[in-house]
Amino acid sequence: MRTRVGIIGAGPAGLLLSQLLSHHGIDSVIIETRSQEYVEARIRAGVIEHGAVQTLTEAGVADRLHREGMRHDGIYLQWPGERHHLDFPDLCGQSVWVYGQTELTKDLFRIRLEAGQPIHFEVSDVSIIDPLAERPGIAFTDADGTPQLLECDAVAGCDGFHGVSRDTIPESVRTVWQRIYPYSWLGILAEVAPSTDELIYAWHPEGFALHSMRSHSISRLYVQVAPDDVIENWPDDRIWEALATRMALDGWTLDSGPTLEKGITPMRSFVSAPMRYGNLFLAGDAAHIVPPTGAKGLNLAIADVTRLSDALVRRFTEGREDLVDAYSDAALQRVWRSTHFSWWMTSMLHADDPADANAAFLRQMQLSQLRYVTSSRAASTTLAENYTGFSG
Ligand code: RFL
Ligand code: PHB
Repeated sequence: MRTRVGIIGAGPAGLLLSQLLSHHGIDSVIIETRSQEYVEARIRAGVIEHGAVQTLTEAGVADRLHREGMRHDGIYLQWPGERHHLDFPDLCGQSVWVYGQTELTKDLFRIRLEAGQPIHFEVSDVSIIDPLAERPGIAFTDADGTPQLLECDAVAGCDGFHGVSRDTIPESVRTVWQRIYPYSWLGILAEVAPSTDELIYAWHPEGFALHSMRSHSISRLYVQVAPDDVIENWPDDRIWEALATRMALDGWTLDSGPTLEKGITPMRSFVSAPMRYGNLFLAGDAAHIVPPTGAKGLNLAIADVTRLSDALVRRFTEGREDLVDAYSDAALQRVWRSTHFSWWMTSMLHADDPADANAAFLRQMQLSQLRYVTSSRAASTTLAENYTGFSG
């Protein structure tokens, strides 16, 4: 098998990259270890930045997003007794869209499969051959057990945090930065109309809570839990009770409903550089992870592949190497901005372990910062421009 760009991973990064390349007449093949049903059922991100929506629109994959997605012009920040709205268009002239990653993935699959372009699902034994060569390759075993070799001009490692691409880059040329947070998020998808028009990020001494949504009839909610907590400790009643306590406000009620899905996600910040090694290019979670508090994971994946497709298109059509050479440094600049923002939001909103000697002091720092962010125009603009997508 031969193609221009061999793409490892059919998450949003890999799927969108293939669509952006095909828009410019450049063919690619995607390989994915999971089944299409599995990938489509994964519940993850929900907030898409202004610029990312523009990219999706230009790529011709945003029709349903524009029909069914919800434009949000701000968020609420709250702590006990107070809820404040930040108006993004007023502060920085931009908005975000609430549209599930699950739905975006379905849209991208449909477009690619309708165009008759291949995705090999349920592959195994994936390895990258000669990433430094002019013609690298990807070896894998197809779903029916047939060994395959895909020759290409470039390999895109879009295989997420647990993929094989990042580890193909020798340790001697890689640097990794990591922070593991001492808490996790328990997330539920619930069949109930959202009790709010825009997302509520709530600070509470018992732990952070977030009210998000997927549609006018489906809510997505999160509570901070201990890092080693297990879902068995959290029957539905306990989750709704924690949500109601942490988001309580006079005159406001949280409506509950049947839980469709629930799970616990650990939180980490992780960056691996460089994002290029010869003709292997990393994009999305394969190179970096952010905690979900800033809603940046999906958006960074979209920003990476937007930059990467542009660089590869220029290389293939104009023979230009400069954008390919600049890819890693330029992408990492945005990665670090989002890493800082996600860390900052996370530190401002999560309750520290009360046994921590610094917990009482840190709580006052958080409350002071929340008051500042909601009362100073400069501070709220900083949050707004980062949340809606600061491209530097
Ligand atoms: P993905 O989505 O992980 O896709 C990688 C794909 O690669 C496949 N794969 C392989 N394929 C071939 N060969 C191999 N050896 C392979 N190894 C793995 C995987 O099966 C998968 O299909 O990465 P991508 O495309 O970079 O997209 C990144 C986003 O998915 C991610 O940043 C966000 O979803 C992160 N994230 C969230 N981000 C937000 O902005 N807001 C959120 O609310 C939010 N919630 C979440 C999240 C991530 C979660 N994870 C990873 C557990 C909630 C969860 C639960
Ligand atoms: C979500 O809707 O899943 C979501 C929204 C905002 C976040 C994280 C997750 O910061």
